Amino acid sequence: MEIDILTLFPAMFDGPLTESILKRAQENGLLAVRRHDIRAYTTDKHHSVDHTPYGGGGGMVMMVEPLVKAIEDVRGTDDQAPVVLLTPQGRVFTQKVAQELAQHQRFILVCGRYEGVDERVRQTAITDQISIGDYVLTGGELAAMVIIDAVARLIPGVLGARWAAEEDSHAMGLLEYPHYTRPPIFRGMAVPEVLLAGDHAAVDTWRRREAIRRTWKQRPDMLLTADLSEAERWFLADLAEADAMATD
Ligand code: 4GX
Repeated sequence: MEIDILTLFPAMFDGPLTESILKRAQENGLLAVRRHDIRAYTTDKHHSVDHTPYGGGGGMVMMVEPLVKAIEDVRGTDDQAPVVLLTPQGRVFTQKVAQELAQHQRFILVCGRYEGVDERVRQTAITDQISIGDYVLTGGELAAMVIIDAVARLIPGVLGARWAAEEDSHAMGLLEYPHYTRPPIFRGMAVPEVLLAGDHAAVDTWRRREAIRRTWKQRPDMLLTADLSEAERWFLADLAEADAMATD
């Protein structure tokens, strides 16, 4: 997979791309991330990338010319690669959107700063707009890093072979079950017996139920679309009933 980033602050990506899994994915040739400095596409002597908005009001707006030139130069003749603008106005980033982006051999991330970009950038050169959530960042860079991280781990081979990304909680539509490792007792808190007994079928059932219990407590909205067996639906009904009894 190839990811091109357009940004005024290419150095912001140093940390996340040079550690751990993203570092190894690049070393192994599974991922290539290229950073492009938008300022390199300016033509005036001050290398301006922003200007005051027409119509007045506060703040600055990113100018259309350097940005469109940068996008067109980086994209080249590749008309398949999505060009994604990170913006609070985009569709909200979810695991499903990550899976969709992971299907592309290449995509381009455009990081805006200031109050935003001249509207004609969208009209000319953007194919998709994504928001990582309903809050306001100082720029698109951290949002781009979130997207790169979530998409890269879906590339086959990026996580170890034993770590199929499809088994992830959000891919299953449930939150993760509780995890335990050594020691067996910490400050009087024991690891659940079923995890120590070696009955793998019993472990699977317990984990599914704990995942359902957690999802029901923390994110009941997710249960509307979760894929549950008949027995698991009954378990869920029992949870709801026990809760109703406790609160009555
Ligand atoms: N999820 N921001 C972008 C400047 C901007 C505004 C409009 C382009 C168009 C954000 C988010 C986010 C703040 C990044 C405004 N650029 N990006 N920036 N939430 O808050 O993605």
